[in-house]
Amino acid sequence: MPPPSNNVDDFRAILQQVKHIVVIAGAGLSAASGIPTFRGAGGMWRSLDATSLATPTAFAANPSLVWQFYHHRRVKALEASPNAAHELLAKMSIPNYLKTIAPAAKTFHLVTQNVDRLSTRAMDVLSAQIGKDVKLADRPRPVSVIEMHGRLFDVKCTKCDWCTEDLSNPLCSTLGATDALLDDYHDAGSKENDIPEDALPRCQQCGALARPGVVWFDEKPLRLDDINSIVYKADLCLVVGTSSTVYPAAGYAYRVKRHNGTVAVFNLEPNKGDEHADFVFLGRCEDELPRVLG
Ligand code: BV8
Ligand code: ZN
Repeated sequence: MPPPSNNVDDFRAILQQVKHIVVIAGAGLSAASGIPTFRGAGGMWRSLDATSLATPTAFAANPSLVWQFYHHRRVKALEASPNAAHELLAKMSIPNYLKTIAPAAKTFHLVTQNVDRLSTRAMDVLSAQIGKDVKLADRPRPVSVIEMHGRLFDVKCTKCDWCTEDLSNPLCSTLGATDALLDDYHDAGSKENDIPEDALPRCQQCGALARPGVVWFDEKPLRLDDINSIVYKADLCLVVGTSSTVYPAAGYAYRVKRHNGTVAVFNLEPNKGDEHADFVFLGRCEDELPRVLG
């Protein structure tokens, strides 16, 4: 197996023939927007590791602590704006734009592990700029974005089927009151942070405790059937800003490879598994994607 290439001309030659492109994106896609990644320096939140808070067990044990974690991330995501990588990927959902990069391309899908809503916001901005009065092939296709780990701004009930998108900040006064503690980096879960359960976000349908509308570890990611058929058809997979450590997302590139598709990694640093890729472009994706995809 030859080592991965970083030759842009060779990659662009591949782009001339591919028909179905899928992008698998992770936290590195939003790093330039100021959203901390999970496994970089920003990956630790106060004295706890983010991934130990993204679980149903953590929420059951300490909903106050987990809600503060998500409140903190909501605040960060509201302060953030889409970056050049989000914008380029949004443009690639425009069929006629996609053809300028990959003339034979029939489909483009962005499967993101991120819950920060920045990819959908990039789509919304683009749709507003382009307007509705152009032909379909010149319009972005928001349906091409799949947020497989849910959405940070969705709030859903722990008991009934209520779920809504709520961009308000704070979601409730008790969470807003914890902002002051963030600067002191109080050890999460210490007494003064403790919010009584009935003062946490509640379901507006049945009054039960509400939870963030994200997919936690050991919960089923969203739209797996759609993703599986997209990945099955893909002949080009771009792996953008992910450590490829969380499944099933981490296994998609390998599946494209297994049915003779091309895999191109865009990451700030080398990653375990890169050796299976055909191309590895090291650098910030907000620079490398525009440079390589041109
Ligand atoms: C499921 C939402 C089954 C919440 C998240 C043992 C072996 C294998 C698998 C498992 C196992 N034990 C358990 C599992 C399954 C488990 C899993 O994979 N665990 C791992 C830890 C081993 N997976 C699950 O539980 C999934 N569910 O399998 O369900 C099932 C099926 C049917 C029915 C019921 C159940 C659900 C996982 C979803 C968890 N939720 N997020 C929230 O966000 O709070 S995960 C969360 O962490 C993210 O969504 C993402 O998936 C992951 C973080 O990874 P990355 O995005 O890659 O971020 P990271 O910081 O790691 O890396 C950033 C990268 O960017 C770095 O490489 C860095 O170099 C790079 N970078 C930085 N800056 C830039 C850059 N690159 C380019 N440019 C830059 N500027
Ligand atoms: Zn309810």
